[in-house]
Amino acid sequence: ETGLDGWLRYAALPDEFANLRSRYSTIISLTGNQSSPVFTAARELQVGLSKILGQSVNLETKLPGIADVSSIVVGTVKTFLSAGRDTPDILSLKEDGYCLICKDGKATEIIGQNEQGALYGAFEFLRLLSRNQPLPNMHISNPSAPIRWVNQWDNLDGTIERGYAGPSIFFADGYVLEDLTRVQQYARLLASVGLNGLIVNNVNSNYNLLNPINMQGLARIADIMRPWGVRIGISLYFDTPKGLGGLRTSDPLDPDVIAWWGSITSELYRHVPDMLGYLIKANSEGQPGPLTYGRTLADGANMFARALQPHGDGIVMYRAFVYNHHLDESDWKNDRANAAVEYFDGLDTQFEDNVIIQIKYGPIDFQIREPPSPLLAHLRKTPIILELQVTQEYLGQQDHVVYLPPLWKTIFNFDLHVDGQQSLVRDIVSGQRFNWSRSGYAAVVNVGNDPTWLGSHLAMANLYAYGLCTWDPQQSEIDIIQGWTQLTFGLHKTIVDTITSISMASWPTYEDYSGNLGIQTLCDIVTHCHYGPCPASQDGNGWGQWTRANAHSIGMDRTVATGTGNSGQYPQVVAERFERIDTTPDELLLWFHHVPYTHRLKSGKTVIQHFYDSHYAGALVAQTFPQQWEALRGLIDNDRFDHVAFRLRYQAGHALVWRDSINNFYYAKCGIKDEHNRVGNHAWRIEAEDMTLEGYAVVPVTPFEAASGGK
Ligand code: BDP
Repeated sequence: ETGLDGWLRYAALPDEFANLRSRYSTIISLTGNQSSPVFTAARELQVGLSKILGQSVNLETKLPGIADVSSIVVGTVKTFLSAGRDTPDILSLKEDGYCLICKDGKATEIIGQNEQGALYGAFEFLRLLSRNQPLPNMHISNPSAPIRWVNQWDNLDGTIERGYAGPSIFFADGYVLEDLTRVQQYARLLASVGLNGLIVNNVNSNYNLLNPINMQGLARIADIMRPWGVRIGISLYFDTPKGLGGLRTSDPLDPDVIAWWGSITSELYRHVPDMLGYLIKANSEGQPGPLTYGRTLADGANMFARALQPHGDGIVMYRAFVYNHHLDESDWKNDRANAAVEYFDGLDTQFEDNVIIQIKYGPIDFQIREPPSPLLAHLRKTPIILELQVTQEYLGQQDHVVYLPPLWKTIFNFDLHVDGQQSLVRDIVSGQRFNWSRSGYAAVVNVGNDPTWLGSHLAMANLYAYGLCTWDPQQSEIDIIQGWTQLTFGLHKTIVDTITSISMASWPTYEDYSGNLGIQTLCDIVTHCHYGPCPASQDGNGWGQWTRANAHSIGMDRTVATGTGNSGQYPQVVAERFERIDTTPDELLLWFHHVPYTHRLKSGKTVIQHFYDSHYAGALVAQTFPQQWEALRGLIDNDRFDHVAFRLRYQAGHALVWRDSINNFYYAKCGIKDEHNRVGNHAWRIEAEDMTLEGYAVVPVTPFEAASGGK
């Protein structure tokens, strides 16, 4: 198996479920419109059931009045009502919600609040059946938030920024691809987990996206995704009026610039009438933006917002990722973690109603452990989108298994105590806390044209989980991985237990051997690869990802009293907790405090001993992954077995490289011995440089810590 169908393989149920064959023989779509998600739902039910049950299933378009017991009727509340169905039970459906009714002796009904809702209900029904779960008498399900989108960082030349699975499925050589087969398959995967929007191109955008040929290409992408209920939006380059339009400025208050964006927007809507809107990265990492022209961020956002307003419900997703990437560490109090709140200070009431601020989950950048962004507690009027990453940029880039929901939950469940009231991040994001009608989630996914989509089979659990978490952020991460495993690899208990065990251990394990106690992922910052260990690069870089490690102490002092003041950007209860070492949880200690290596944690260990021990513990757990995986040999197909086995073996090796690099580096810095005498003591090893090797030369290794003897 290649992995192309992801979790939508619809493996045949074993023979003992033969009774279900007579239960389902016909699908009835309440619409004959083939581009409607309702019809897509009906077709998916037909395909899915015929594979799961191993029999042919009919698809008909007629009224439910004459549906017999072996039918599944799929439609919207509206079409059910006009077909005479009494529906008091489904009035509590919210936008995109669905109701699943599987009563004995009656036709099964899948009723969507809207057309997408019907599709989500169909996928849920197929999931339950495939997993051999009990079908509900009646089940009403509503999404937590209306915005459940993915961002692709695809470039027009076909490369993908922070993509680890081959070239783009959208673009090549400057244009939208002719063959969009993979785009259609991607839309199916997204819809199956309730995702309803996609931004097609990189936040580091290129104005050639807006040339006439690419506009037609965008129309083709939108047309292919629409039957799956997935709408598209685009990322814009702020200086497009200058670059593409030939104007002398891109000043957001300049009448010519405003008129130019107005006409481009009309042109876009002619091609994509249901476009979601614009994602804007501006004044960030060298990108131009309103500040370039002496205007406020609100001036910039509002210019796009007004261009969108005449055309429906389009929104501006204005990224809060605004910071100076040429920071000077000698002024370490100029803290990048403060940037978002500082830049957006005072702007909450200044934005047009169709502006939404898109905020990364942490104040820095998708690290292994961060507190929630303090900006999440500052906007009351302006709604937000919480930005996550499915692509594992700082988290092993799909070569390391890292199942992400446990990390996401630390953010979703965090109580920011805004205005002294309970304010869980998930309730802010859903819109509930501040009564927003449009808010939600975006994740950078970056699938590529590799058949595995993300470059590794196990990484796909994160895309599946992302969809389910946006639908219900309280769903158990264990249930999610178990469900995904059953759909993707099979129902056998050993399969489910093994993949659940590896996945649930994976994030803490990666944290253990990469960066502990809130110090960030200690990966290579300087070459921008963000991959293997390079703790030295964490200091002295312009991006402000600093650890302030010296011979005696480590960590960013972000307190108000003596540090950068970042803790004071949180509401009082939270601020007080992070201000003090004794109330800051160990896992975020070095995020908020600068302490000696000999500082004792709540566990009683010193910081440095914790580093040493965690790196050994994490690397040890990684050694068990390939062994655990062995249990699946013969229980799953060889193709996927081998593909994953190879990666887990690689990870086990790379975990040792991580362990020794980080430990060697800090040992060299502080000279404090490991209590267990492991660090710097590789007596049991045979070093390559001590061997007699033919055809090899011994050379110093950079960084030195990546080789035990520096060679
Ligand atoms: C960083 C990535 C960079 C992105 C940037 C962003 O390294 O490639 O362009 O975030 O989100 O994490 O804009």
